[in-house]
Amino acid sequence: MKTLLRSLAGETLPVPPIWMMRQAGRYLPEYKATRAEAGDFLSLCYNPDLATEVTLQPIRRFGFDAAILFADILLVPQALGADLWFVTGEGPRLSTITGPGGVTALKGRDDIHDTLAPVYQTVRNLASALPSEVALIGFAGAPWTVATYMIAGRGTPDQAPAHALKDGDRATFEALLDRITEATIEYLDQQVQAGAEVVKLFDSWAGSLKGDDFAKYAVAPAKRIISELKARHPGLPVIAFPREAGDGYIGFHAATGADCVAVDDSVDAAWVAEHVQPDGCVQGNLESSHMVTGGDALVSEVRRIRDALSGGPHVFNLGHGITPDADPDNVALMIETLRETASVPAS
Ligand code: 1CP
Repeated sequence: MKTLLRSLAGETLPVPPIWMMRQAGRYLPEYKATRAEAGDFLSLCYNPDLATEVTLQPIRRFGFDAAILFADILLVPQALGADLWFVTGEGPRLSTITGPGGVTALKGRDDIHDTLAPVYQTVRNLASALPSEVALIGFAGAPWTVATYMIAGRGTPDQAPAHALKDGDRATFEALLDRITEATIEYLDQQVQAGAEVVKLFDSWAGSLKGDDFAKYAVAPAKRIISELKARHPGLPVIAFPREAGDGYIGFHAATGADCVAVDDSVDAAWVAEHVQPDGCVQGNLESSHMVTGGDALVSEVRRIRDALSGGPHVFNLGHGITPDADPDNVALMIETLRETASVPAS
């Protein structure tokens, strides 16, 4: 069985499988070349041949144990009817949702597939193109994180517009979350039918949900998506990433049904081993900045995290996405260090 699937099934492996968030991206010259050929980022996402190519690039160059579909979490809002564009050097822009009319105007869960069909084609391409030992991960944004972009119309440091709608017009906010949740189930279902072997839910802004809000808007939607997908696809492994959840990572496997909980780099690996890993596989948590700085600090951090999490199922990864200023040689060094004889003591 593929190493990623073994870890997700709960096996403790001598060398954990490794892949990297944003492993297809601007730190790779070959990615920049293909993106230029596509014209712009969204055209790349919706071009199955080129999206397949950029997904495969980091597999060819580094030999990762898993490939992640090249797409973006903001394709779901677009399929629901939002306007979406990317401003070079700044990031995404979307039409905003400010009241009930914005939610009722969205398309239904069964009307998203025309827009998203090229993504499903990319998954089919990948399912046949990947080396037999490499697992294919599909993904979507979690409802809260997707809602933050749909409400604000852009990325926000503190998700203030989404919190304002949640606190000021809870019915509209909850209706929006439901619509995203339903669309996400259908979107991921199609990815699995097309050949995704694992799915990951990215809740990048989960950390700004506090108290009851975390339970209602991070845990509950993840639970609903995961249970529906597992009902349709028994045994489907799911990775959940409630980024910056802190103590909210504790019990997240059990509360949502996720097979693996991905952790960011604000929590310590030893703490994760004690409080999160007893419930199931964990993924993470190397600081992305090591991909820029490299050297001995990178080597010792890889060993420290590997060793701290060696007592249970672990998927090695960064705590968040690799940045465009990263050096590909440091990625190679991370992989080489991880795969060195596991008995070599950490220096
Ligand atoms: O210019 C470019 O080439 C665009 C940069 C880029 C890339 C490579 C964006 C814009 N998205 C992606 C691909 C992407 N996005 C993947 C592909 C697979 C891989 O990991 O290699 C994935 C899984 C995502 C997921 C994604 N998009 C998230 C969740 C994960 C995370 O990083 O927290 C989020 C929040 C987005 C939104 C988004 N898309 C792109 C940007 C710059 C952003 C962040 C915007 C912001 O809030 O500032």
